[in-house]
Parts: sequence; C-alpha cells; structure tokens
Amino acid sequence: MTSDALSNLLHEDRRFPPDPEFAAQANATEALYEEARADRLAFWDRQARELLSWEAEWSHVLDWSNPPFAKWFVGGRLNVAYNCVDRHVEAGHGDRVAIYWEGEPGDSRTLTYADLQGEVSRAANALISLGVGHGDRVAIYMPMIPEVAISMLACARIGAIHSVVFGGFSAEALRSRIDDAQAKLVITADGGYRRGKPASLKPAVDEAVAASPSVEKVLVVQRTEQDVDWDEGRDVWWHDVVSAQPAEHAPEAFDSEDTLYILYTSGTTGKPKGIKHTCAGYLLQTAYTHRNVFDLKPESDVYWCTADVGWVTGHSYLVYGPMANGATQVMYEGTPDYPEPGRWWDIVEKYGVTILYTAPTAIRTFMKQGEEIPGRRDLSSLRVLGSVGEPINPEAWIWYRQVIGSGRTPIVDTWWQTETGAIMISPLPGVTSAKPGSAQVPLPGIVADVVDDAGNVVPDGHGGYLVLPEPWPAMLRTIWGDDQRFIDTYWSRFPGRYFAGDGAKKDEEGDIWLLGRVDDVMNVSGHRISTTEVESALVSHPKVAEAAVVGASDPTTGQGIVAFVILRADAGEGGDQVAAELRDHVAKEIGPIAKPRQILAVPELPKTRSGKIMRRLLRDVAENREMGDVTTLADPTVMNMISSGLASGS
Ligand code: 6R9
Repeated sequence: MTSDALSNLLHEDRRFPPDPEFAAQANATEALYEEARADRLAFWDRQARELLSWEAEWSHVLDWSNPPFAKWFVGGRLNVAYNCVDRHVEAGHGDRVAIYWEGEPGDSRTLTYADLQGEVSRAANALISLGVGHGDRVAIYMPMIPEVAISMLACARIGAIHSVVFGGFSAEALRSRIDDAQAKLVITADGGYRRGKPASLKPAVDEAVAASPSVEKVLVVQRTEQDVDWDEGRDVWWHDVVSAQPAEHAPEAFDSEDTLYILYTSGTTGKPKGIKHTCAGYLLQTAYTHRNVFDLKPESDVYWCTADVGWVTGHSYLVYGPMANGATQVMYEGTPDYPEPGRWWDIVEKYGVTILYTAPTAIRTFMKQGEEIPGRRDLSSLRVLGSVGEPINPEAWIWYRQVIGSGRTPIVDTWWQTETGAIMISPLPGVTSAKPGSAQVPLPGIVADVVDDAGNVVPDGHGGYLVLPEPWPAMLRTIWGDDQRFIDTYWSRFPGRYFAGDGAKKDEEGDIWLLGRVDDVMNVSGHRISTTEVESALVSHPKVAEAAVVGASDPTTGQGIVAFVILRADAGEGGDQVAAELRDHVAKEIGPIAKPRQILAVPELPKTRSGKIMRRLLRDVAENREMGDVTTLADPTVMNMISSGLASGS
C-alpha cells in the first residue's frame, strides 16, 4: 500500500453503530468479550461443549507445554463428519436443505441433510473399498460441485486426510502437492463449467499422476461428459463405485488432534507449505466464528460463501463451519459474470440469500459495472455481508453496504489466514460499531497485537506488525513434514509469538487496521502467490536469465503481478510475443491466476551488495512512482538503465 493510501485510510472516520433491532436478536453480545477476558480457556471449554458433539471428553482444554506445538481438547474424541451431518439428522433436521447447488449452465440440485448423510456415507464406504484408511492422504482436485464437499466429509468420516488442490492450478502444481503429501488417491471430475464452456480437469490429473508413484487410484465424477482418457487399472467412475455403496456408514470417533486436512499455501520461498489442521479445535473455531460473526440462524438463514473450495475460505466457511452449524447454504459452480454480470444477484434473489460472504476484489469489480445491475434484482433478503481475503478499502465497504446491503446490513470485515484456520479479527454484528476499512477487534477468545521491529507492543495510534501472542483452537499445528520450517516461518521473528506476515496499525481507539503483507507474498484477487514462486517459474523458461517479481497495487485485483526479466542473449528481441510466451509459461507452471499482468524486459536488476533484489524499487517503477532511496544498491545506475529502457519501450 502506498503511504498516500495509508494516510487516507487512517483519516477514515465514518462510523456505523449497530442497528438496535439487529442487536436485539443477535447471537453475539458484549458479554462474550467479558467472559473470554475473565478466563480464556474456560470460555473455549464452554464453546466446545455447546457447539460440538463429542464421544469422549478432554482432560485439558489446551496443552502448550511444548510451544509452538499446541494440543487442544487433549484426549477428546469426535467425528467431524458426524458433527457436520448426522447429528443434524438425528436432531430432526434431516429435511433441512444443506446445499442449494447452482451449476453455471443453470442446472441445479438440492441436497438436504438427510441426503448428505446418505451421500457422505456412500463416499466413505467407497473410499474404504479403494483401500483408503485412517491417516492416508487423498488429493481432491475438483470443480465446485456437491461432490467436492461430500468427498471432504467422507475423508473426515474415515479419518483420511484430504488435500484439496484448487482446480485452477496446473498439472505441475497438482503433482508437487500430491508428491509432498504422498497421496494415495486422487478425487477429480472430467471437468466443470466456466464462462459457458466445459473446462477440463482430468488431463491435468493424468499428467500429474503419471509422475506420482504414490497414487493408486483416481476417482472421477462425471460432470461435463467430455471425452477423457482412461486408465483401466487406475481410474474409476464415481457413479460406478460410490453409487453402488450402501448409504449407511457408522462414524468412528477420532482423537481431537488427529489430522483433518492439509492445505497448501504460498510462502516466501518457492515451495508451497502444507498447512496442517487437526480435527477438534479447528471444527470448534470455524463453527463458533460462523455462528457469531455471521449471526447465523440455521432455521431461517440462507448463507452463501462465494469462495472456491480450493482455498481455506471454502474449507472453513463453505464446508466445516456452516455444516457444523446445520446451515442452509448456496454453492455456485461458475463465474460471477456468466451468462451476464448480474448472475450473482440472480442467485441471491432466487434463493433468498440472507448472508453473503465474498472478497473485496469481487466487490470492486461490481462497483465498476455500476449500481444498475444489482439494482434490477431484489436483494432485500440480505441481512449480513462479509468480506475476506485482503484489506477492503473504505469506498468498496461503503458501496457494499449501500448498494448490496440497501444501506442497512452490518458488514463484517474478517481477517484471518490459511494458517489461522478460522476468523481471528472481525467486528461482531449487533455489537461492534463498524469502521469501514478496519477489521477492528480480535474475536472473544482470540488475542492479537501490533508490535514494532523490536517486538514491543506499539501504543494506540501507531503501526507495526500483527502478531498473535496466544495459541488459538484452529491454529495450524505444523507444516506437513517440516516442523523446523513451521518454527522458522512463524515463531522466530518475534520469539514465542506467531507472526502473521501482515503489517497493521492500531488507531487511537486501539482498533486494528490491516495494511497488507510485509513479506514477499502477493495478494492477487484475495489469492496468495509468492514472488519467488512466480520468479522460479519464469527462470525455468529457456529464454529467461533472471527474474524479479513484485505485486503492484491494482484498482480491481488489489495487487497485480509485475515481472522484470533479463532475457538470455540468444532469446532474440523482447517484445510482446516473448511477454505472451512467458505469461503462458507461468500459467502452465503454476496456474492462470499467477500470470503476470505485465512482463518488462530489463538489462539489469537492482541488487544490494549482498545480492538481494530490491523489490521496493521495482515496485516504485511498477506503480509509476518516483524512485525511493537507491544508495544501498551495488550499482546505483541500474535504476536509470531500467527506467530509460522502459521509457524507450523495450
Ligand atoms: C482467509 C484468507 C491470508 C492473507 C492475510 C492477509 C490477507 C485476509 C483480510 C486480509 C486484510 C482482511 N487478508 N483477510 N487482509 N483484511 N479482512 O484469505 O487466507 O489465503 O491464507 O490469505 O490475506 O494479508 O495474511 P489466505
């Protein structure tokens, strides 16, 4: 964020106190903060008893005797899928809709909790028949269809560990994740619909699995009926294997600390980190936050989280949190603008959506399209609006509330990460007086602070780094297979405290404003992509000698990827053709979301004497700003070379 944008943000002084009518019916109250402050672990103990069903009680709420390796609800036993599905049926809510699924071409399916119980049980039986058991890893590479949630819950039900890989990732990205987790099974589909066309998934799986000796079977859902290559010994159709199974399966209870899933996220080095989450604490915090932050009333609300299930938001707020709470939700397969820009608002109207959870990048895209498009639909059912993925600028916040929320809905700006597992900092609707652009306060039971370079807590009115000084139930337990990297990445910068990688400021009232990443992780449309990951994709191309990548601020996507490359001498002239070739290469290596917005061929890169690329200066170039201090460069003339080269259009 530029310093101008920052000072604008901190001059934002509009306030939106809770509507008394909303407050009177809200799940959350001020008393929650007091209860958690008085005794944090007793607070979580009560939440665990009230929100989840256990087979065996825990002996301790938290074991923090070996930090940073936490254990929550020590000795407790439960089954995550039973909590998300069966218990709602047993409580008499089998007829309640769990999923209103909307396919992009306009087809739809409705699954009740009773339907879901049958489907998850069948899938669990099928996984067992394919040789999958407790602790085995299952990679899931699927479009947004009900089977993706069913697959995740089926894994949870039998104690297998899922690793969902975003369907937009490349074969190579899938392969490296399969390899890191040594997955035994891959669940996929022939393809899914995107922008009116069937996109394929199976070919990427074929390519990835060909190089993955750990994979024994590939289970394939037929969604688009496109032609697929078939390996008779390895591939099985969902409609053959799952549909033939009995719809009963007795869930077994697992230890609180058994692994629920691995989800890979970008770090500051090229190699993605497998974030490990465990069963009980994770499920508890997703359920608790979903209930209080969105004010969920399971009997009457229709909730819609627009995230893809391949991201953590899809895990925590499409599958585990809402389902643990017995929510009715919408799941949509496709893009927001197909067949036309009002598609989302049609869906809100069609299903009477009451709670909408989406990302600032989507809101800014809708702002550009204008008020008329949502204005033509009836959005009066909406009563809570959520935002996640990046800081929401006050203008987008106000637009969201005025245009989508008819000027009356609370907005919850929720800060959290793949690593935190669940929402950590957010206003509570009906309780908090909202400030546009600020996530404001740690939730009851959560502790967060802002510290300076030396690790001292900054006074109100000052900025620094966001840290989490106390363990929380949904925290990552480690990086899969790499405890040392877990310690180094998160717990070394400020020993004893979790460092989130985000800059933040406390205003004069102590409210927290998130200011974006302080490391080399970019945030493009709410997706985390590391500069190193894109750089290593670029240098893997034969025409590239060296590459430096920066995230430049972008009015729609938050940040856009700008790459500076030094071409090899024999690469010929730079120009548009090479840029296009390199962009396609990055898409192939990582996925289309990582395609640089711009690729600039330069003669040199700015480096310090110790050889570190000074991305700050490249960011100045990418954002058309006057250059900052160049005195620490090994060769101070480099920036002139870059600027004049760019001005002359090379
Ligand atoms: C849930 C999710 C995490 C990073 C995080 C931060 C940014 C997320 C935010 C936010 C400001 C918010 N971020 N929510 N920044 N305000 N409400 O997005 O997880 O993909 O791991 O990204 O996203 O920079 O560190 P993940």
